[in-house]
Amino acid sequence: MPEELLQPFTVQLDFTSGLLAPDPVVLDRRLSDMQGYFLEEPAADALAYSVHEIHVPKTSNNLLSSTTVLAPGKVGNEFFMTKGHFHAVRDRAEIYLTLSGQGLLVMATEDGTAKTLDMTPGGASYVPGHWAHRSVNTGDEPLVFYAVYIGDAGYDYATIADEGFPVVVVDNGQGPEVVENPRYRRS
Ligand code: M6P
Ligand code: ZN
Repeated sequence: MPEELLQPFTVQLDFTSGLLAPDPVVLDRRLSDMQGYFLEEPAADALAYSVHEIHVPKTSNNLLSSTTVLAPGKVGNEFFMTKGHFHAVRDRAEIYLTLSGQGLLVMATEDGTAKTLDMTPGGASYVPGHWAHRSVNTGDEPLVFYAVYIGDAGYDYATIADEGFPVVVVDNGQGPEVVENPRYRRS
C-alpha cells in the first residue's frame, strides 16, 4: 500500500459551461494578462478564458485534468486563444476532449514544426510529448474542452511568450485561416 492512499472521487462536469462541481481550482486569464501574445495589443480588457482544474497531487503517478472555457472574440483579426505552453517536463503527453464550440488546436515542436487539428464536440485529440499546445476559438460560442495530462508535466510558458508559435489563426474575412506568424522568434 502507498503511504498516502487517495480516495476515489467523481467530479460533475457540465459539457456546455465547462463548470465543475464541487470545488474546482479556477484560474482566469484576461486579455490584460496576455500582453505580447497577439499580433496587435488588445484595445480593451476582457476575460479571455478560465481554467477549472480538478485538484490531485502533481506527481507522475497521477492524472491532472481541467476544463477550459475560451470565450469567442478577436484581437484585430486574430481569434481569442490560450497562452499555450510546452510542458516543463518535455515528454509529458496530454489529451484534449472537445465538449462544445469550435476551434483549432495549434501545436509546435521546438524545431519549429507546426501542426493544427480541428476541435469539434466529441473530438479527442492526442498531444504527444514535446509538442507545445494552444487552443483557438474560431466560433461564435465559448470553446469548452476537457484536458488530461500527467501530473508532473508542469508549464513552460516562457518559450512561447518569447518566440510565439510558428503559425497564428486569423479571420481572413471568410473564416479562420492558419497563416505563418510574422513575428515567430523575432520579437
Ligand atoms: C488546457 C490544459 C491546461 C492549460 C489550459 C490553458 O486545459 O492544457 O493545462 O492550463 O489548457 O492553457 P494555458 O495554460 O496554455 O493558458
Ligand atoms: Zn499542457
